[in-house]
Amino acid sequence: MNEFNGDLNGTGKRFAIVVTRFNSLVTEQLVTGATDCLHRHGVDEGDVDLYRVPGAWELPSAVAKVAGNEKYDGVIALGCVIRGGTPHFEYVAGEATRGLGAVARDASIPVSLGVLTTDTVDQALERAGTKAGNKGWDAALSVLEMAGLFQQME
Ligand code: INI
Repeated sequence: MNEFNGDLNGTGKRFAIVVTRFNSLVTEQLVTGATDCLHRHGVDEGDVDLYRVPGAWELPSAVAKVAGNEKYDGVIALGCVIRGGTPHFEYVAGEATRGLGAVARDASIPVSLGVLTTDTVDQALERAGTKAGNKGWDAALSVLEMAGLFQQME
């Protein structure tokens, strides 16, 4: 049996991060986690491009555009949707995650999902560099592994 695993070596690889301005108190911490992870795995500072979009609704179209320009080894989508008192949360969170899934399936490079969907601000902050880790870091680690795997599949 021939087995293939993606390594986590980011040396020489280029990545894009697309992040929402909405809930920026949380999302800026996700960016910090993601960039820290990339740099600690060998990705050069200048090999990471950061794109900002208004909200999670805008993530799928922006990620699709970035993934299509063949400049990157992977794209990391970062956002935060927090439940409010209306059904708006369901629409935004649902479309963002469904849309990113569709983009990921169509893209020739890996796309990772670092979008928090939580009931409260506290739950979001817990996942953005406090007691439940940093989902930006996790999303960056996944895209690194998948970029390594895609290289082997070529
Ligand atoms: N965008 C988010 O990223 N998070 C949210 O929690 C959110 N809520 O709750 O409304 C949100 N809404 C904005 C939306 O993503 C679009 O930017 C807006 O509808 C304009 O297209």
